[in-house]
Amino acid sequence: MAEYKLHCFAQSGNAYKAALMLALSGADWQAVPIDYFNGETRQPDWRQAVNAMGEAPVLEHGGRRLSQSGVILSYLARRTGKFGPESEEEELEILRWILFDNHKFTSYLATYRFQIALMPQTPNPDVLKFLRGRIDPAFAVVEAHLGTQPFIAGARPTIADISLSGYVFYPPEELGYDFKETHPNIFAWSERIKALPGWVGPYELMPGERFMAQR
Ligand SMILES: N[C@@H](CCC(=O)N[C@@H](CS)C(=O)NCC(=O)O)C(=O)O
Repeated sequence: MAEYKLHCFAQSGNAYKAALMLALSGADWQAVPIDYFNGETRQPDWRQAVNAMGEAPVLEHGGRRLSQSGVILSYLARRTGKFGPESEEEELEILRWILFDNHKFTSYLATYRFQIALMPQTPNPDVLKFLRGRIDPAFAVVEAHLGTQPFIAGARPTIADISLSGYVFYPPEELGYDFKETHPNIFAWSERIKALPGWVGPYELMPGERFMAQR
């Protein structure tokens, strides 16, 4: 049996953050597939047994069951000794960016992608406009920051990079953004992450088939 178990599914960029950390760290792990699109995370049994918050990812290790990708990344950095902070300053900087990611970067981008690529209903244009109005300023912050240094917390990759990159490796047609065309610093940073030993894309790393909503 693998040392770590990660409850995840291929479309989940939040789960990909944890999966990518496990892959880049060379950890011994196995995926536990979640049947998200048939409502598994909304089932009371699943919530009771796996995560009361009803969200992926969930990491199981040594009798612990952890949710929230930021918590999982911090835990894995401690356990593996990789991609974590090396000083208090760095710890605070990493935490600052993980919180920014969860609130402003991932949350609106993931919701936007779900609307344009995954949900069966045709999205409401006003909702899409609202979401782009939240995404674009968050992207601008990260684009400017990455113009000053190669990785989010400085010269080397940390769990802050892994958190912020949870969604950027999904195909542009799913995201509704093509960073290569619009955000050169974010694109160059994503290429630096891609070049790290052990990097694998979300659809290769986690269980589940790729699809686009048919409307
Ligand atoms: N802040 C959470 C977000 C987790 C999250 O929203 N996961 C999605 C899948 S990508 C989910 O399971 N959503 C179910 C729901 O919101 O009902 C984290 O970083 O782990």
